[in-house]
Amino acid sequence: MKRLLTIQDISCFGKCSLTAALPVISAMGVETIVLPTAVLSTHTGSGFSGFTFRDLTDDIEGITAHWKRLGLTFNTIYTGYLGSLEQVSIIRKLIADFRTEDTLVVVDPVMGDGGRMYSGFDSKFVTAMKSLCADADVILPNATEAALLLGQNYRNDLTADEIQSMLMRLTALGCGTAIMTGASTDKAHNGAMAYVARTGEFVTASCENISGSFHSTGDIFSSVLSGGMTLGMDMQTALDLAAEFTHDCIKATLPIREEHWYAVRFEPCLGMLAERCRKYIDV
Ligand code: PXL
Repeated sequence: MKRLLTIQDISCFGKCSLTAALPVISAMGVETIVLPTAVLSTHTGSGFSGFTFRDLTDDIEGITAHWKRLGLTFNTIYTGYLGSLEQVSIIRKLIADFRTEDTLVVVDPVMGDGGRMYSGFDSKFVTAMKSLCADADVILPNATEAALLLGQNYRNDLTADEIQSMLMRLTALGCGTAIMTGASTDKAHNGAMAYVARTGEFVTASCENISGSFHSTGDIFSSVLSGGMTLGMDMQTALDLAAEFTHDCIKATLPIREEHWYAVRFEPCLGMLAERCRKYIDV
Protein backbone atom coordinates (compact mmCIF):
# COMPACT_ATOMS: atom_id res chain seq x y z
CA MET A 1 0.00 0.00 0.00
CA LYS A 2 1.30 3.43 -0.93
CA ARG A 3 1.94 5.75 1.97
CA LEU A 4 1.78 9.56 1.94
CA LEU A 5 2.80 11.97 4.69
CA THR A 6 0.95 15.27 4.62
CA ILE A 7 2.14 18.26 6.63
CA GLN A 8 -0.40 21.06 7.17
CA ASP A 9 -2.65 22.56 9.85
CA ILE A 10 -5.84 21.24 11.36
CA SER A 11 -8.57 23.84 11.03
CA CYS A 12 -11.06 22.10 13.33
CA PHE A 13 -14.07 23.62 11.57
CA GLY A 14 -13.86 24.71 7.96
CA LYS A 15 -12.92 21.59 5.96
CA CYS A 16 -9.57 22.65 4.54
CA SER A 17 -5.97 21.47 4.97
CA LEU A 18 -5.86 18.22 6.99
CA THR A 19 -9.62 17.84 7.40
CA ALA A 20 -9.85 17.81 3.59
CA ALA A 21 -6.58 16.03 2.74
CA LEU A 22 -7.13 13.10 5.11
CA PRO A 23 -10.55 11.97 3.84
CA VAL A 24 -9.74 12.71 0.20
CA ILE A 25 -6.38 10.93 0.01
CA SER A 26 -7.64 8.01 2.12
CA ALA A 27 -10.61 7.60 -0.24
CA MET A 28 -8.09 7.25 -3.07
CA GLY A 29 -6.66 4.17 -1.36
CA VAL A 30 -3.45 5.80 -0.16
CA GLU A 31 -2.44 5.44 3.50
CA THR A 32 -2.31 8.98 4.88
CA ILE A 33 -0.02 9.95 7.75
CA VAL A 34 -0.52 13.45 9.16
CA LEU A 35 1.86 15.93 10.73
CA PRO A 36 -0.21 18.89 12.01
CA THR A 37 1.62 22.22 11.85
CA ALA A 38 -0.95 24.16 13.91
CA VAL A 39 -4.42 23.70 15.38
CA LEU A 40 -6.98 26.43 14.64
CA SER A 41 -10.61 26.63 15.67
CA THR A 42 -11.50 27.55 12.05
CA HIS A 43 -9.55 28.48 8.94
CA THR A 44 -8.45 32.11 8.60
CA GLY A 45 -10.37 32.85 5.41
CA SER A 46 -12.92 35.62 5.04
CA GLY A 47 -16.05 35.02 7.09
CA PHE A 48 -14.20 33.91 10.23
CA SER A 49 -12.66 36.18 12.83
CA GLY A 50 -11.49 35.51 16.39
CA PHE A 51 -10.14 32.06 15.55
CA THR A 52 -7.75 30.35 17.97
CA PHE A 53 -4.28 29.36 16.72
CA ARG A 54 -1.90 26.94 18.43
CA ASP A 55 1.47 26.74 16.74
CA LEU A 56 2.88 23.18 16.88
CA THR A 57 6.42 24.03 15.71
CA ASP A 58 7.91 22.73 18.97
CA ASP A 59 6.27 19.31 18.55
CA ILE A 60 7.49 18.53 15.05
CA GLU A 61 11.04 17.40 15.77
CA GLY A 62 9.93 15.04 18.58
CA ILE A 63 7.33 13.44 16.31
CA THR A 64 9.75 12.92 13.43
CA ALA A 65 12.50 11.61 15.76
CA HIS A 66 10.03 8.96 16.96
CA TRP A 67 9.16 8.08 13.32
CA LYS A 68 12.88 7.69 12.57
CA ARG A 69 13.22 5.23 15.48
CA LEU A 70 10.25 3.31 14.06
CA GLY A 71 11.90 3.24 10.64
CA LEU A 72 8.86 4.80 8.91
CA THR A 73 9.17 5.58 5.21
CA PHE A 74 6.85 7.48 2.86
CA ASN A 75 6.26 7.25 -0.89
CA THR A 76 5.17 10.90 -0.91
CA ILE A 77 5.64 13.94 1.32
CA TYR A 78 3.02 16.62 0.64
CA THR A 79 3.18 19.96 2.46
CA GLY A 80 0.45 22.62 2.71
CA TYR A 81 -0.29 25.45 5.16
CA LEU A 82 2.62 25.91 7.57
CA GLY A 83 2.15 27.54 10.96
CA SER A 84 5.36 29.57 11.35
CA LEU A 85 8.44 30.82 9.57
CA GLU A 86 10.64 28.51 11.67
CA GLN A 87 8.66 25.52 10.47
CA VAL A 88 9.94 25.97 6.93
CA SER A 89 13.52 25.04 7.80
CA ILE A 90 12.34 22.24 10.12
CA ILE A 91 10.22 20.79 7.30
CA ARG A 92 13.14 21.12 4.85
CA LYS A 93 15.26 19.08 7.27
CA LEU A 94 12.46 16.51 7.62
CA ILE A 95 12.31 16.17 3.82
CA ALA A 96 16.09 15.73 3.60
CA ASP A 97 15.97 13.11 6.40
CA PHE A 98 13.14 11.00 4.98
CA ARG A 99 13.67 11.43 1.25
CA THR A 100 14.94 8.51 -0.83
CA GLU A 101 15.51 8.40 -4.58
CA ASP A 102 11.89 7.30 -5.04
CA THR A 103 10.18 9.81 -2.76
CA LEU A 104 7.82 12.29 -4.40
CA VAL A 105 7.86 15.71 -2.70
CA VAL A 106 4.83 17.94 -3.37
CA VAL A 107 4.76 21.49 -2.00
CA ASP A 108 1.58 23.55 -2.05
CA PRO A 109 2.99 26.98 -1.14
CA VAL A 110 -0.16 28.07 0.72
CA MET A 111 0.13 31.82 1.35
CA GLY A 112 -2.86 33.60 -0.17
CA ASP A 113 -5.63 33.80 -2.72
CA GLY A 114 -7.49 36.39 -4.78
CA GLY A 115 -4.44 38.68 -4.83
CA ARG A 116 -4.15 38.80 -1.01
CA MET A 117 -1.90 37.07 1.50
CA TYR A 118 -3.64 35.11 4.25
CA SER A 119 -3.37 36.70 7.69
CA GLY A 120 -0.07 35.97 9.46
CA PHE A 121 2.17 35.76 6.36
CA ASP A 122 4.78 38.31 5.25
CA SER A 123 7.63 38.74 2.78
CA LYS A 124 10.06 36.79 5.00
CA PHE A 125 7.72 33.83 4.77
CA VAL A 126 7.61 34.15 0.98
CA THR A 127 11.43 33.99 0.84
CA ALA A 128 11.43 30.91 3.07
CA MET A 129 8.70 29.30 0.96
CA LYS A 130 10.85 29.76 -2.15
CA SER A 131 13.54 27.63 -0.51
CA LEU A 132 11.00 24.91 0.28
CA CYS A 133 9.79 25.02 -3.35
CA ALA A 134 13.40 24.43 -4.45
CA ASP A 135 13.31 21.07 -2.62
CA ALA A 136 10.06 19.95 -4.30
CA ASP A 137 9.42 17.68 -7.25
CA VAL A 138 6.06 19.38 -7.79
CA ILE A 139 4.72 22.76 -6.61
CA LEU A 140 1.10 23.87 -6.84
CA PRO A 141 0.71 27.63 -6.39
CA ASN A 142 -2.47 29.49 -7.33
CA ALA A 143 -2.04 32.73 -9.31
CA THR A 144 -1.59 34.77 -6.10
CA GLU A 145 1.09 32.46 -4.72
CA ALA A 146 2.83 32.21 -8.11
CA ALA A 147 3.05 36.02 -8.26
CA LEU A 148 4.43 36.14 -4.68
CA LEU A 149 7.05 33.49 -5.45
CA LEU A 150 8.12 35.34 -8.60
CA GLY A 151 8.06 38.79 -6.99
CA GLN A 152 5.54 40.16 -9.45
CA ASN A 153 2.15 41.81 -9.13
CA TYR A 154 -0.95 39.63 -9.03
CA ARG A 155 -3.28 39.75 -12.03
CA ASN A 156 -6.49 37.83 -12.54
CA ASP A 157 -6.46 38.17 -16.33
CA LEU A 158 -3.35 36.17 -17.26
CA THR A 159 -3.07 34.93 -20.84
CA ALA A 160 -1.98 31.37 -21.64
CA ASP A 161 1.44 32.69 -22.72
CA GLU A 162 1.85 34.56 -19.45
CA ILE A 163 0.91 31.49 -17.41
CA GLN A 164 3.40 29.39 -19.39
CA SER A 165 6.14 31.95 -18.82
CA MET A 166 5.38 32.06 -15.08
CA LEU A 167 5.44 28.26 -14.85
CA MET A 168 8.84 28.08 -16.55
CA ARG A 169 10.24 30.71 -14.17
CA LEU A 170 8.72 28.85 -11.20
CA THR A 171 10.58 25.66 -12.12
CA ALA A 172 13.75 27.78 -12.19
CA LEU A 173 13.31 28.00 -8.38
CA GLY A 174 14.53 24.38 -8.44
CA CYS A 175 11.40 22.19 -8.60
CA GLY A 176 10.82 19.69 -11.39
CA THR A 177 7.20 20.56 -12.16
CA ALA A 178 5.16 23.70 -11.49
CA ILE A 179 1.37 23.60 -11.64
CA MET A 180 -0.75 26.74 -11.51
CA THR A 181 -4.11 25.92 -9.95
CA GLY A 182 -7.25 27.86 -10.76
CA ALA A 183 -5.59 28.72 -14.07
CA SER A 184 -8.02 29.81 -16.71
CA THR A 185 -7.60 31.93 -19.78
CA ASP A 186 -11.29 32.35 -20.55
CA LYS A 187 -14.27 32.97 -18.29
CA ALA A 188 -16.05 29.77 -19.33
CA HIS A 189 -13.35 27.41 -18.03
CA ASN A 190 -11.23 26.79 -14.94
CA GLY A 191 -8.56 24.22 -14.23
CA ALA A 192 -4.80 23.96 -14.00
CA MET A 193 -1.73 24.14 -16.17
CA ALA A 194 1.51 22.24 -15.49
CA TYR A 195 5.02 22.66 -16.84
CA VAL A 196 7.28 19.61 -16.60
CA ALA A 197 10.81 21.00 -16.83
CA ARG A 198 12.51 17.66 -17.65
CA THR A 199 10.50 17.19 -20.85
CA GLY A 200 9.66 20.83 -21.57
CA GLU A 201 6.01 19.76 -21.80
CA PHE A 202 2.91 21.76 -20.79
CA VAL A 203 -0.11 19.79 -19.54
CA THR A 204 -3.52 21.37 -19.00
CA ALA A 205 -6.79 20.28 -17.41
CA SER A 206 -9.91 22.30 -17.85
CA CYS A 207 -13.51 22.14 -16.60
CA GLU A 208 -16.57 24.31 -16.96
CA ASN A 209 -16.07 27.39 -14.74
CA ILE A 210 -18.54 27.91 -11.91
CA SER A 211 -18.48 31.59 -11.02
CA GLY A 212 -17.58 32.68 -7.52
CA SER A 213 -14.82 31.85 -5.12
CA PHE A 214 -14.92 28.63 -3.11
CA HIS A 215 -12.73 28.14 -0.06
CA SER A 216 -10.56 25.00 0.31
CA THR A 217 -10.62 24.07 -3.38
CA GLY A 218 -6.82 24.54 -3.58
CA ASP A 219 -6.29 22.03 -0.78
CA ILE A 220 -8.67 19.57 -2.43
CA PHE A 221 -6.98 19.92 -5.81
CA SER A 222 -3.50 19.44 -4.29
CA SER A 223 -4.67 16.42 -2.27
CA VAL A 224 -6.05 14.64 -5.35
CA LEU A 225 -2.99 15.50 -7.43
CA SER A 226 -0.66 14.22 -4.68
CA GLY A 227 -2.72 11.07 -4.16
CA GLY A 228 -2.94 10.42 -7.90
CA MET A 229 0.78 10.80 -8.49
CA THR A 230 1.44 8.56 -5.47
CA LEU A 231 -0.72 5.89 -7.16
CA GLY A 232 1.40 6.18 -10.30
CA MET A 233 -0.95 8.21 -12.50
CA ASP A 234 0.72 10.18 -15.26
CA MET A 235 0.54 13.98 -15.08
CA GLN A 236 -2.39 14.33 -17.49
CA THR A 237 -4.49 11.71 -15.65
CA ALA A 238 -3.72 13.13 -12.19
CA LEU A 239 -4.38 16.69 -13.33
CA ASP A 240 -7.69 15.75 -15.00
CA LEU A 241 -8.83 13.82 -11.92
CA ALA A 242 -7.92 16.72 -9.59
CA ALA A 243 -9.71 19.27 -11.79
CA GLU A 244 -12.82 17.11 -12.24
CA PHE A 245 -13.08 16.18 -8.54
CA THR A 246 -12.69 19.83 -7.50
CA HIS A 247 -15.33 20.83 -10.04
CA ASP A 248 -17.70 18.08 -8.77
CA CYS A 249 -17.25 19.27 -5.15
CA ILE A 250 -18.12 22.84 -6.15
CA LYS A 251 -21.17 21.61 -8.02
CA ALA A 252 -22.30 19.58 -5.00
CA THR A 253 -22.00 22.71 -2.85
CA LEU A 254 -24.17 24.97 -5.01
CA PRO A 255 -27.59 23.88 -3.67
CA ILE A 256 -26.49 24.59 -0.06
CA ARG A 257 -24.06 27.39 -0.79
CA GLU A 258 -25.64 29.94 1.58
CA GLU A 259 -25.17 27.86 4.73
CA HIS A 260 -22.00 26.15 3.42
CA TRP A 261 -20.02 29.29 2.47
CA TYR A 262 -16.89 28.24 4.41
CA ALA A 263 -15.82 25.24 2.26
CA VAL A 264 -16.97 22.91 -0.47
CA ARG A 265 -19.10 19.82 0.11
CA PHE A 266 -16.70 17.06 -0.93
CA GLU A 267 -18.39 14.22 0.99
CA PRO A 268 -20.90 13.12 -1.72
CA CYS A 269 -18.07 12.99 -4.27
CA LEU A 270 -15.69 10.70 -2.34
CA GLY A 271 -17.33 7.47 -3.58
CA MET A 272 -16.77 8.43 -7.21
CA LEU A 273 -13.17 9.40 -6.46
CA ALA A 274 -12.55 6.02 -4.82
CA GLU A 275 -14.10 4.29 -7.83
CA ARG A 276 -11.81 6.13 -10.26
CA CYS A 277 -8.72 5.15 -8.23
CA ARG A 278 -9.64 1.47 -7.82
CA LYS A 279 -7.68 0.24 -10.81
CA TYR A 280 -4.49 1.72 -9.34
CA ILE A 281 -4.71 -0.20 -6.06
CA ASP A 282 -4.68 -3.88 -5.09
CA VAL A 283 -8.03 -4.77 -3.55
O1 PXL B 1 -7.11 26.50 2.37
C1 PXL B 1 -5.87 27.01 2.73
C2 PXL B 1 -5.80 27.26 4.20
C3 PXL B 1 -5.28 26.29 5.03
N1 PXL B 1 -5.20 26.46 6.37
C4 PXL B 1 -5.66 27.59 6.94
C5 PXL B 1 -6.19 28.60 6.16
C6 PXL B 1 -6.26 28.44 4.76
C7 PXL B 1 -6.83 29.50 3.93
O2 PXL B 1 -7.44 30.42 4.35
O3 PXL B 1 -6.65 29.71 6.74
C8 PXL B 1 -5.57 27.75 8.42
